[in-house]
Amino acid sequence: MPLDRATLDRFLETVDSFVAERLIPAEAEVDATDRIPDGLVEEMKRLGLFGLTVPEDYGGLGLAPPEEMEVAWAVSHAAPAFRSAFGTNVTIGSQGIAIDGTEEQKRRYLPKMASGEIVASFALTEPGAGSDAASLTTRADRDGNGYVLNGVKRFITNAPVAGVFTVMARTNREERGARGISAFIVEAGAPGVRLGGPENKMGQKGAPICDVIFEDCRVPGDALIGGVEGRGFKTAMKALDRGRLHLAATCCGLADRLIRESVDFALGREQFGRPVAEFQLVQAMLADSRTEHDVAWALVRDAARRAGEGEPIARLGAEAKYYASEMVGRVADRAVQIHGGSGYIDDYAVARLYRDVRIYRLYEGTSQIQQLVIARDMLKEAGGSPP
Ligand code: COS
Repeated sequence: MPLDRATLDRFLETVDSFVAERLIPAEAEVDATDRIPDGLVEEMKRLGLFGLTVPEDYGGLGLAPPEEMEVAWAVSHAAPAFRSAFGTNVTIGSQGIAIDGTEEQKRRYLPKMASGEIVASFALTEPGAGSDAASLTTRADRDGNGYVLNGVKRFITNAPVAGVFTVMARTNREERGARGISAFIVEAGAPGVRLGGPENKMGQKGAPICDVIFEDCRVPGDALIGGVEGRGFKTAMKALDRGRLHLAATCCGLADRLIRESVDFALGREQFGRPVAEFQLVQAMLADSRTEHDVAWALVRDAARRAGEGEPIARLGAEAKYYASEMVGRVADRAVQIHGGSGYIDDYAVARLYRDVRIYRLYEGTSQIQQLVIARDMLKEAGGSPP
């Protein structure tokens, strides 16, 4: 349910203060240690950040898409690892259950996700199935009243700290594509669930990922999301649709931070006897970054409003994520350029953020997958038969 504007504004002010006073000062430590201090995670829980999108009936704030995107924008002024700590609970880790789960599944898991008592992860990608998600090979074989899972999931965000996974697995081996896939809720402590070692990522230190390995992992029948086999691919795609829009808002928030860092630096740094901000070639970079941010943010806000009014979200989310993730890459590159040699040194936030933003063009669907989603929808709209 939408919040009234005054309540949302108060919440956003609280988030702004939290970002400025607690998160930004901790960025360098998180980058160096590859870990967010537990105390900060507890503060995020108390603020309600883990439950932004979980419906109020299940203990969350139940934000509608336009409000969710404003919060994502605000919190993304801090290094992206902080948003990632609660991001899977707000998007892909919880949404499969929120959208397609049975009432019993929602009651059992969503309140704990909303409070942050458990971290929720989304396990779709495999060593051999990334962009081609429908080719996944993890199996869920029927066994009495339950299922036995076998397979490997790769690069799973928050897996090392997860309490529960949404796992896409093949229940119908005869059906090689999307229709043979079902979605399961698997608790991290279940026998047969094992985690791979930590990955040493290019950026986003403090946002852990690893493999999740299922070896004869037995789950009860009621772990099947929605209680229906063969719908898991669609559940995953629906969760990703809203996740992509959320990531687009995140890219915009981070771009705004990078622009502010660039302006501050350009005003303070003198060369040739005056601040570099006075040089028109620097001004051109600032102007391009500000304009591109504003375009992307307008696109995200329009998509969020339309999603909130019930329009199908797949193409809107893909357009927003495609444009905003490419945009923040360009903005980060210019931010480093404006900082000159200092931009290559980790003492300056832009050096770290430059590495952090690279993932946005890759995860939850590469830019090329977003292009494909958009173009297929255009062709369908025009009455053609998409490839
Ligand atoms: N919402 C609901 N249903 C959807 C959907 C969506 N957004 N997108 C596709 N579907 C449905 C289709 O309608 C189709 O249903 P029917 O079989 O009933 O017709 C089914 O799902 C299969 O869709 P499609 O044929 O389009 O599947 P493809 O194998 O061609 O794959 C892409 C489509 C490439 C778009 C998909 O695999 C994808 O998004 N890949 C990227 C995965 C990703 O983001 N990975 C990151 C992991 S999470 S960090």
